[in-house]
Amino acid sequence: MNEAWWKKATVYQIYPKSFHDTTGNGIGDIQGIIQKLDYLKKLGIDVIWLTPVYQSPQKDNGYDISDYYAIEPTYGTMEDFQRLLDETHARGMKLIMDLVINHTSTEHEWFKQSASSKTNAYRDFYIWKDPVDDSEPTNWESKFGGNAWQYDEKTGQYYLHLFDVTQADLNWENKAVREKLVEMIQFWAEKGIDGFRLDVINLISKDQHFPNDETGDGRKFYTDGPRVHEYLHEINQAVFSPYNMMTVGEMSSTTLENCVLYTNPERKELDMTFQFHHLKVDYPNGEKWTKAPFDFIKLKKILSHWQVGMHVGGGWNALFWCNHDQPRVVSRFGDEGEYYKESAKMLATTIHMMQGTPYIYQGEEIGMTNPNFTSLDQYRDVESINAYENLKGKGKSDEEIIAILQQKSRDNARTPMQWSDEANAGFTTGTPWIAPAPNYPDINVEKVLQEHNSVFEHYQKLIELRKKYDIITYGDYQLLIADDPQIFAYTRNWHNETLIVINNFYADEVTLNLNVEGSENGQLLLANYPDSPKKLREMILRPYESVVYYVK
Ligand code: TEU
Repeated sequence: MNEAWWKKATVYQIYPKSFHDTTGNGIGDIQGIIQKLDYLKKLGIDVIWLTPVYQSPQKDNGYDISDYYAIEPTYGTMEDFQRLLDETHARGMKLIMDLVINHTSTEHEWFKQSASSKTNAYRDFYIWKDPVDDSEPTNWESKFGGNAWQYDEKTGQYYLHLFDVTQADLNWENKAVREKLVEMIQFWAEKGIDGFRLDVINLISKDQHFPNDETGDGRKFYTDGPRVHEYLHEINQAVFSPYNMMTVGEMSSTTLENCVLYTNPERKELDMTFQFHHLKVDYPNGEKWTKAPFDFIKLKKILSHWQVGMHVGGGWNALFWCNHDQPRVVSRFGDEGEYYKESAKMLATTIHMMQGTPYIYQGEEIGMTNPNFTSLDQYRDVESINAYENLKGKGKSDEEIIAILQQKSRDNARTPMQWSDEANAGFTTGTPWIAPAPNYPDINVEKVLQEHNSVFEHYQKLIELRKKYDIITYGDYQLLIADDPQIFAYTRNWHNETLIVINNFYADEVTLNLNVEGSENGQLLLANYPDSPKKLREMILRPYESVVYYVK
């Protein structure tokens, strides 16, 4: 397999807690994933991304690790994990793990030692600062709301936590920290895993002057720090390259320039990056916790800007709409009602015909939607609970807060995978840790696998097309009719080939009058309606109609 095999691969993200429970305790487990590997093979995916299964107090569902070398018992044992890895490989698929090394749980032994005294050998494994004017050292904000510093009475200092107060940031300036982390990464590489998704990896390097953020949103302030590229290259040379690992970095509030630097292969840092700017077009003035429609023109322009910029810069995008932190894309940018299938397929085509490696989040392939919970006690996520407190403090009513959580919470993506119309969607025989979406009797794997022209089949075709057509992998990108308020249309060009991708993003019919050179010779490659025109011509695009024409 050539060194850039992942340029034609499709990745499937599994959030184990919500994927499949085999013990009846209401929490997904590794054994449950093993039982569903044939389903994933049928979809045609190449790589599984497994979100954290390390030992953790589960305050942030595993992104708060207390032991990097142990499997969280509720998910299973290390033997279960090894069997998952072996069974995945036996089916010709690969498995990448989540690497959470910006922070650990405050229950990690390193933090317990560090917090025990100012002279402990592990003190500098974390970021401790004296109060400034009897207050927090800086005005930096935690991603989960509130100040990012927690005062520790015992030693009279604050420690930094860019996320929850139980997630303490590691001090990457300390070479001993980097050495310990490389050791741990090598441990997992030796087990034979195929790569890593690196959690908020562009936060690991902090400006050692720790200045206040005078620019406004503190959370953007501490990203892409001064030594981040140096650190990534260091790990790349120590582990990623020697073990030929596929790596994808999650880049919070990053820039195109940095993502070109992170992923240009000559720099030997990472293979690809997730950026989130396209998933903030329903954040008016950057504010997530408000109910708002999405800005379609902005969505098109951001995705196009990154397509062109990464192509020109020699970088590589991770393409995605959904993950465990984002609302379901059908609910966010598509239609939950009459046209949910057409919109789910249209959205899939929009992103899968672009340059990059596509990521499918569990349930996206069957068109799962947000659960639209109606009661606050249905929400589980620490970010949702913190948001409730913050919004309450701003005077919002419970009804207003529920409406916001229904649209924006991360819980939207964390409801049980919908396997069948049995109780709890076939996810568990017990009481699920979070309620399933009420529509699981209508949207579930068992039902979808029996459907003709299903969302699942559409994803299968997209995965196959990526392997068959080099233009999807290597072609350039050009946005068409950029200001059209309803149609997302773009072309890909490569040698003497052209791909014309046209998507009606709304339920209203719209006349398409598009002239693309040579399009009269184009052939219909993929559509989400059974009777779309075989040749590109002036046409009425039906609700959420999506067509792809191939010209050679
Ligand atoms: O997410 C990084 C992150 O910033 C997200 O929390 C995202 O910005 C936010 O949810 C949008 O509102 C990663 C993991 O994906 C997330 O699950 C963890 O909570 C977080 O890091 C801390 O490890």
